[in-house]
Amino acid sequence: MSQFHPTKNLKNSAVIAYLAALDHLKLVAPEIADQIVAELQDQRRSLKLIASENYSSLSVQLAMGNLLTDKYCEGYPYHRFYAGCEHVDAIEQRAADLAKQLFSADHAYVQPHSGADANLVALWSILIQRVQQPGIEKLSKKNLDELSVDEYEQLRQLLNRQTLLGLSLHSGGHLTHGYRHNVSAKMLRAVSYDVDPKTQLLDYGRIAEIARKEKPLILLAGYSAYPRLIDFAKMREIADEVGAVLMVDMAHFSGLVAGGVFKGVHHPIEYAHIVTSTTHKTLRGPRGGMVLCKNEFADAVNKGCPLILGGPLPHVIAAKAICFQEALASDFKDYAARIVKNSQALAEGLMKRGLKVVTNGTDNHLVLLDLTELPLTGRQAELALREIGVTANRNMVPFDTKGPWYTAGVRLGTAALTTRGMGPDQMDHIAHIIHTVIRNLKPATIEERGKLSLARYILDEAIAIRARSMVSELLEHYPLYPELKIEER
Ligand code: DSN
Repeated sequence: MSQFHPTKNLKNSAVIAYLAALDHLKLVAPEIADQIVAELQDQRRSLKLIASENYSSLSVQLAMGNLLTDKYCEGYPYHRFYAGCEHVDAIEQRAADLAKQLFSADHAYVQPHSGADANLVALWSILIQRVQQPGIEKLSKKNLDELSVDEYEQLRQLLNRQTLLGLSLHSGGHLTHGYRHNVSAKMLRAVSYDVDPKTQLLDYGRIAEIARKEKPLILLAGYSAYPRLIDFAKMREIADEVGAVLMVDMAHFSGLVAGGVFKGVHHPIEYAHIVTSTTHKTLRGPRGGMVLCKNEFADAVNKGCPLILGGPLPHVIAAKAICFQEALASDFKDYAARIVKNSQALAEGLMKRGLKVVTNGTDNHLVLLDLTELPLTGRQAELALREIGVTANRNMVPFDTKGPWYTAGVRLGTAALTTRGMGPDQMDHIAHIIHTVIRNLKPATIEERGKLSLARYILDEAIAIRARSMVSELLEHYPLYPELKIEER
């Protein structure tokens, strides 16, 4: 008997397909179906402020649930290591063409499974394409799988000496931008630049000084937790002065680029040699990555699989095509603009209630709540907020002394709640809810050690109940996937 099938709204084919799939899963694997539905209910009942998440369309999700997952297609369109790839070729080519159109890029490679994979493909492509040292040119022109063990070791050593200059983790850079525990810092000599300690902003003069001293092969711009614009023209000037390749990781803000919010010197494509992105954050597509580049790097980038990546995921590539198509539609521009208005309203709302945010505001989709002046860690704030129905993640703030596990900050992003239809008034109300929690939050004491905990906290039950009910009341007006009539349990 049908568990989820709607009695109304039968005209909506996506709803029918989606619910039929859940019905089917419920019959074959009820434990899995139940968890999918539980996740939906959880997301319906919480305010998602994770800056790297969103809610993709049913079309994007449906594009992934089919036989494309069975197909192997190592290589790239029309140049595969497997037979029978004609239809996958057409799908991947369509996705790449749409990505090129959306971002005005020379070349698009849509296979990376994640942003981290896209970054690895980009870093290797730059190495292969640009490193000009005696011996390396000859080696890098060869197919890597043709190298002997000795040649490979020679290549590895030459590549290893190259320098990557990226934004430090505490300043908002990503792990793959040269963080010491990431492979980017093991395969390259990683050097970082920080934000200015006073303004918490990028200091282009200082970046140029470091670049002159360190002579990087790669200057990497982009972030996971920096709330301001980047002037890519200035970054390119610095790169050109020292002969570096400018790589931009726009994983977080690609939706704002696609939606026309970031233009001119804030649009990376014109200035960067190579740009990487995820497809699931502000861009609102399936979980995945991509690389966009100038033609010079196209051949090297196309070798991403099998050089770096395991077999491409054609079902996800199909969903990327849907995502790009959606982002090319005119209403995506309005969506992107509303994301930024919302994060600015959220930042204002927090600041006017006395909370600190990094750089005193934001120009993009994220706000970094700074807890350094409070006796709290980001971990405590994250856990307490989750308890009352706000899902956000702890994050380091510039020059954070509490480390990446506990942190002294919380990162908040507005892409998901904007998809849900909320606007600046709701952001102000959310700021009120967050402030209510943070103001009343205390670290618990670890009795056996007589020390304050960095994770456990005390939040008065009456305050928690009040905050939780404010969250529920707000969410009632902004249902998530309302067309999926799945009853609350
Ligand atoms: N996990 C993503 C983020 O939260 O920014 C990037 O790795």
